[in-house]
Amino acid sequence: MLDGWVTWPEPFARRYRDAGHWQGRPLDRLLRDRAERAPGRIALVDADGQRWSYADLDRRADRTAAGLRRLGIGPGDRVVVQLPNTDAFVVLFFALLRAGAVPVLTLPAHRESEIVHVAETAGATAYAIPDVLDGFDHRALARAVRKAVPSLEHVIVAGDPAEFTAFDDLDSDPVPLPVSDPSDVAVLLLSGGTTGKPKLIPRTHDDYAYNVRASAEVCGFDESTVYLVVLPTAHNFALACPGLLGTLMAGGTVVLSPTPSPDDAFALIEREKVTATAVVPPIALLWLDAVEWEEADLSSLSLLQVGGSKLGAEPAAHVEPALGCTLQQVFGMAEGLLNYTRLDDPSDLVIGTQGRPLSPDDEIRVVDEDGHDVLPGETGELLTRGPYTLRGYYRAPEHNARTFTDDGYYRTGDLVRVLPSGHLVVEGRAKDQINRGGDKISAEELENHILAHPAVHDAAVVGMPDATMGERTCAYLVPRGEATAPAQRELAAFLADRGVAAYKLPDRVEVVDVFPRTSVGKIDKKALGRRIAERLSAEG
Ligand code: J2J
Repeated sequence: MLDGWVTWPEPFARRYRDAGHWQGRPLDRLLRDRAERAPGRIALVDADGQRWSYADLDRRADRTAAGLRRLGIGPGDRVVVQLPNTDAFVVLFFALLRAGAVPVLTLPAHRESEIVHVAETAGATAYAIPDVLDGFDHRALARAVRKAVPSLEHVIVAGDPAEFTAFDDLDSDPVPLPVSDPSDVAVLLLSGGTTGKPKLIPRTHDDYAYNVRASAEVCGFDESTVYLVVLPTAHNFALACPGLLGTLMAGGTVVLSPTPSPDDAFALIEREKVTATAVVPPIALLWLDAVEWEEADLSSLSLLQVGGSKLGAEPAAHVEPALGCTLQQVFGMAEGLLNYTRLDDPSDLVIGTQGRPLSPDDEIRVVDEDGHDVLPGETGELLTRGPYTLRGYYRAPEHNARTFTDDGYYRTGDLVRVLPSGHLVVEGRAKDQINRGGDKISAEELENHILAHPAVHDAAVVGMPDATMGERTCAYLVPRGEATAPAQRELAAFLADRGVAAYKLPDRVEVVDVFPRTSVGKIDKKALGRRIAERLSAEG
């Protein structure tokens, strides 16, 4: 059993097993089951049109697992995976599970700062990358990461490997593979983060398989489902809600889009007769515009899931008429809890809420600042525990002591109110995080990076309203002494140089002499948020 993570107390584990949520089967079985039942069906199609049957994918996963074992990668080893939406991701994901290793999923956009931290925290022994993606050479990044993280023995490259191991060379004759304990950790997901450093989320075989299965049921996925992966495959939403894994579990076909642009995505929807996909609100807005001028035939699309940040009621109301498909709002988190509007919900709930919990055993509480339950219908912070919600982050005891109640509820940091129907409306946020169109930015993490700038004495990062992204990032700076604080472009270049992912770079810089303070002397971020919002509206 992997160490450093928090298991569910036995009475809860028993309850989740007795209810049939946890079925005691390793996660990779979802692929094997289908390969045995319908080997010839198409499981996966990449952007170039290469088609994988279930049998092909299953066999290649076994053969790649054999190659991983040959390298010495095996039970309990953590492997950082940073691959784009390509078949290499899918093969490697299953191969790692079958080798007994734990994939640690990162986004293609992550850079040295994030990857080094994740690899270190996970104690990873291997790191899987593309060769070059969008002009960025991941092998150069891997060299830097290896220098910083001595535990990393292997770099696996999809494409030209340079001095590293080629992903294709892992393809080896099958060997006997270990059998995973279904109650053990299957994957480590990356949290959006509210602290100085990103946290890792342990998800077990049992809990993640349930997450996938229950999601596939709620979304009506079956063998006729053709699901387009638009968001990064490593994102919980696109991977497991029901996403790529839910489609394979249901015996459908997964299609991989290299980008969310209407050019790529619409062409694939038309070519592959895609029936379902998942996007964040800015992409939904882009698509709603693009249907006005793009000629692609989107008539096969029957379900558009939108989540990651709040979708406004106005665009929500446009989805069905403009795209001719059902809208589903999804309020989810890599930590676990998923809320879905149901396919047969009345339109006021689909348009005006962020859905209701997936599982009958999801427990939710809405509390005030003192931790007391609010009155029904009032807004407060959402706490949750349940059969697929973590009980603690990986190797983070101090953070866990703050982020979980004594009786195991996860403090989501989201402000919600609950309607009589059980549907949740997201009203805001209590956590120090910016949600930039679904991309999460920890204010503290970014502030720490900014404070390394020699001309910056103090920094406070807040969200500012934005019509497309919901929010963008504004960095308030107090210059050091007589120094001139860096302008936005200089600061962004400085941060990029430190290896911070591009989506975290501040969109705007404001320079002040002093920060407003709360009565207890903390920086008053609410006041700063109001100040930038007023300034933006004055600028028009
Ligand atoms: C408002 N805020 C939302 C929504 C997430 C499905 C969908 C999304 C995620 C995800 C996910 C929101 N309206 N509809 O993992 O499986 C904000 C909340 C939440 C945080 C989680 C999935 N949907 N959010 O976004 O781990 O603040 O997961 O706590 O990236 O996103 O972020 P993340």
